[in-house]
Amino acid sequence: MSAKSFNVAVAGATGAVGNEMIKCLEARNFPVKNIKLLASSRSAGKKLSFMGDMVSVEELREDSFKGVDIALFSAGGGTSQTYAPHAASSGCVVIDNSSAWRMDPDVPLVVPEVNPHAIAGYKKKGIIANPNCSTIQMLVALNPIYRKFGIRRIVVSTYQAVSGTGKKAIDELFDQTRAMINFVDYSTNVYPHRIAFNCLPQIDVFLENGYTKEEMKMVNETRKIFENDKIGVTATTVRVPVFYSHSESVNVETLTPVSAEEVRALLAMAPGVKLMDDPKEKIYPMPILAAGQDLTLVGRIRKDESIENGINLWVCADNIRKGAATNAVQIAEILGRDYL
Ligand code: NAP
Ligand code: 3JN
Repeated sequence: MSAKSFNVAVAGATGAVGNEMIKCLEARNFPVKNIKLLASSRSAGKKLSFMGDMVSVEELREDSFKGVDIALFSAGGGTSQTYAPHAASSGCVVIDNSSAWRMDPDVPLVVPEVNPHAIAGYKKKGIIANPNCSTIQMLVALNPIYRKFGIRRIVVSTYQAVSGTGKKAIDELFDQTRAMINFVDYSTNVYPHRIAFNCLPQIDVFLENGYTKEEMKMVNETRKIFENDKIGVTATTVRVPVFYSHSESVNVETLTPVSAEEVRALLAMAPGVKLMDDPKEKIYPMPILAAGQDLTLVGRIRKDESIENGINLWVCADNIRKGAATNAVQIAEILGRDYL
């Protein structure tokens, strides 16, 4: 990064993702001239630490973005829908973590390891969208395979951590687990059923076609990021009683023949990937290894013996870091370095 520095705002600063964004700006030494921390009126006046200083949280308002260069949003889709245009018209570039703008043709949807060139499209609306966490980790792992062999079809099943639902869901898994092991009553507030010692095959709401919104996000975002409407994608997204890090079982049908060895060699060199694939030594990705770091872990690479050009992979990544905060800050780094 050059000697340039930027006025940065974090909208949703008190939330699970916003909190990680603040830590990520610090850890990556993002050149922040001044930081503005924004949340709802409930949090106004609360103080959060940034680079050793205590910074007061301000209420997010239409005029919050005067003088701001880059605004990182993670305050929900409705908030982004309302406030991102105000931020953009104040002259700042919004990097939005919600689904509000992801499928807008005038808004780039970016995974820095996959399509950094798309960032240039921010000029149309002043907004860049961060993909859904499940899409991000899948595409970091699949991009090298896609570029070398082409992809006809992806079949993915996810095992998603509760932190993807935010702070209240983290508390719900903790409280229910504690209640169950103490044989006392528990309550269910965030999810439609108990999450402790259970799996819920529903993430977000159900749509007319029988899929959930989370599943269709994976389908549509994959096609937009790969700039290829022909890729078949089918997803089943499942919430599991894990605090941090999503896991995915990914089956890929390539256009040209591919071996497990070729995929291993490609992924060993791929940006943002850590290959963990030594089954004899019981080495493979797991949420406990992915949580708290920024790489996408890939293992269990093997040929799908039921079709001609098929490969299976197991992929884990920290959903709050690479799946949200880190991806957004990586976009901000490229934006600051190449465009502002
Ligand atoms: P969270 O822990 O519930 O935090 C929500 C944040 O939004 C809080 O800072 C909250 O402020 C703020 N907020 C809510 N309503 C607001 C309003 N009307 N005006 C201003 N601020 C408001 O949720 P989270 O897990 O951090 O997720 C936040 C959002 O990030 C999600 O809704 C989603 O759009 C996005 N997200 C994206 C991914 C991804 O896959 N890339 C993953 C997770 C989340 P208060 O504390 O004042 O209430
Ligand atoms: O559930 C997860 O693991 C990821 C959740 C992401 C999320 C949660 C609430 C609203 C999103 C998202 O990023 O797609 C949204 C949203 O639609 O903005």
